[in-house]
Amino acid sequence: MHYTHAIVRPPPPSFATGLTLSNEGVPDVALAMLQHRAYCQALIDCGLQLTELPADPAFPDSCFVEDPAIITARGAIATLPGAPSRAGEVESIIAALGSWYPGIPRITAPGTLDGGDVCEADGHFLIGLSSRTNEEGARQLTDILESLGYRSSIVDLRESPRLLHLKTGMTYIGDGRMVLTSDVPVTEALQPYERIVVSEAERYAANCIRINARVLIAAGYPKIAGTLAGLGYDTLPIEMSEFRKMDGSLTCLSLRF
Ligand code: CIR
Repeated sequence: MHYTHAIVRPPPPSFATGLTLSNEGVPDVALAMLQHRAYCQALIDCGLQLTELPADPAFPDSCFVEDPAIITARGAIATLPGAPSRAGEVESIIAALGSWYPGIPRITAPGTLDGGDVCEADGHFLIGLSSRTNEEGARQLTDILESLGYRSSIVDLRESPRLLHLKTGMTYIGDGRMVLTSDVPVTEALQPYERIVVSEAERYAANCIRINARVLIAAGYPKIAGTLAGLGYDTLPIEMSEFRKMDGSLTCLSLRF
């Protein structure tokens, strides 16, 4: 898919009070804001036009705009994030998407689903079952995607506790290739793809983003950077230390379309 736009939202002053399972310390909010600005510049350098929503201190995790919505080439879908503190992020994302996608379908209770659990590979959708996305949420999404003419598959991550979301451990970089950690279960759904497994020390770098001709990767992971460069990808490293402390990665920080 060729992308032209992205929606982003900077981390709010309350960012450090958001959810996290990592034990890497408290993020420096001022540095997170600077890293977010550099991330936005990288998207612009990839040719995207940005819509920047105002920071929302009521929702410390609201910079992770990927979770409240999913955008496909045939329409957008509003989710119901599985963490109660994040459910209220959906309304402002629906409002922001309204000019492009009016009347978008929604995941509703008792279903829950985070956009971070949805990995698109050239029109096929892999949906992770996780601590945030339940079976009912995945079922509703499967139906909505089917109504748009898309097929999907489930990847059950519930036995992989280090994976907050599917895309924490696996992203699609185009050309039939997935970059993934060793704890993503390689079930039938993953068989069609060439799998580039990151080392344990570089597991955070499994989350990369292919944007048009470039691949954004987290800075500081030389092995995977070398592998991707060796395959001919034009990589763009981004400093992510403060988002990593809050379990966030590259894909979470934007909705691309
Ligand atoms: C959370 O726990 O919800 C946030 N602190 C991190 C969300 C990261 N989002 C993503 O991987 N899609």
